[in-house]
Amino acid sequence: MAATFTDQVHIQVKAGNGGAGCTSFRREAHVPMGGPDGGDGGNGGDIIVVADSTVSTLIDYRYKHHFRAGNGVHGKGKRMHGADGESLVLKVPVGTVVRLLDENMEPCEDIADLTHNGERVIVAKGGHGGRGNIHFVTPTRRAPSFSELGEPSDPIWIEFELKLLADAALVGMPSVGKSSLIACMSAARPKIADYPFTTLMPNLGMVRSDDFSFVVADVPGLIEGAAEGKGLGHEFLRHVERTALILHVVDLTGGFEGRDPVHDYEVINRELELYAKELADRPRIVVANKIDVPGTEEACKRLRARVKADSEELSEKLLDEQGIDIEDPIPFFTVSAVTRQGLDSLIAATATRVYDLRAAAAEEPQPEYDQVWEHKRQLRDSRFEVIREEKHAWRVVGRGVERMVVQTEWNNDEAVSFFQRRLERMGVDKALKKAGAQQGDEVRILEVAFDYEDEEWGDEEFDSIIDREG
Ligand SMILES: Nc1nc2c(ncn2[C@@H]2O[C@H](COP(=O)(O)OP(=O)(O)OP(=O)(O)O)[C@@H](O)[C@H]2O)c(=O)[nH]1
Ligand SMILES: [Mg+2]
Repeated sequence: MAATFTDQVHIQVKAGNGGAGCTSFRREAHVPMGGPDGGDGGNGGDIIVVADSTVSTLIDYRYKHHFRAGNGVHGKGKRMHGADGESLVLKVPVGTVVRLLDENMEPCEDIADLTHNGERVIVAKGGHGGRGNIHFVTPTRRAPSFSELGEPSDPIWIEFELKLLADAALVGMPSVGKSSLIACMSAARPKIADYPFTTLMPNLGMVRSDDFSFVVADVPGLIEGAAEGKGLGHEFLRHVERTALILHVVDLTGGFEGRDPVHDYEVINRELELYAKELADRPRIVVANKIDVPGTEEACKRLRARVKADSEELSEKLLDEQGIDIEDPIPFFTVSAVTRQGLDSLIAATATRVYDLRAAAAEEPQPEYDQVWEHKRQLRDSRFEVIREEKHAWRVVGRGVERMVVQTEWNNDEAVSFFQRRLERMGVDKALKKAGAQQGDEVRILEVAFDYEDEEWGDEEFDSIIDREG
């Protein structure tokens, strides 16, 4: 049933490539050979996913599957910086989970769970622009005739899954009739049986009340100790935490064990509070179920009195602490999922409450728009690893070193020797030596291979280089 409410799409996204840096020298009328003036390439644009409350479905991604951000423009002479590529913003409904897919199109990493309007995540970071030759001037290299290439960015496949967030959650001990109630209130048809823990996964049901509709979740039963992980509790309390309204269901018959309904009510309240302090004050409606069973009148009376007392206490507390005046903050309803007695009033009251809570949520200040998660694979990484592939062949793996390889002009000797000095600066030579590399061994990074030179490089001449990796 829950499947009816989820929507899933797979799309391919590609951030922009970085533009190449420029190798150029100043031309002036009276200067035979001017200094270097090659500007930097622009950065590639990012792919950004934003939760937007004006979007309600993933329909935009059903038929179009490929999305690209703009590439950075190459740098030019006269120190002209290439323009950055334009970022592409993909809007998704609030409640969308974003995941990375592997080569078999299976989800392999959660990227983000966008639960608030305005929350966003950079799923693919644009490639860095290459630096122009002006950056590579040193006291001993006045006229560098090389620059960096732009960093390319690879396409990735991602999944969007829209999880409908429930407006209200049916919470209670096992077998109190939560699944029976959702079956009466909506088109959901969960399994119903007279043994505990019939429901193992939450079910969602769309409930209609006149023109208004809202989503109710049937959560697996909670028992004493649920907040510490007993039963199925902990995992499902997480769902409850996300819903604005709790429908607390109490079995008036006390179940097979002949439990006391008032005690059940207290146990559930305590578990909610133990799980998260805010849940103690979460708006709720108490639903006393199985009123059709003879002999439940006495228990019903006691529960009603208890809930009334709690409601009055909360009413005073809300007025004192928050200045909010609500007459009966914990309404009490008696129903039967078997005879449907009391259900229409319960549905109408729930609808009104959900309507008000949605309106209140819309008034709440939105989280800062610049809440940004950066996909962790995209973090610039200066760490690397040395792996022995053969007796005399080593592979160096790491985002930073690999990026240097793709940004180097391999047909330009000066650029290559610059690359080798940077490797040395990063500590790659030292690490190779420590691992046991010998003069003349092969060193591989991506598709490039070169010889290992066991000698000390002097690196003082590079101190003036602006190092973007920091
Ligand atoms: N007489 C009577 N029996 C009911 C009522 N509501 C549910 N039941 C019975 O109570 C038992 C448990 O109902 P479920 O709806 O499966 O209870 P649940 O709260 O979803 O239980 P778990 O999923 O195990 O937590 C079943 O045998 C239902 O037929 C009711 O209003 N009156
Ligand atoms: Mg159930």
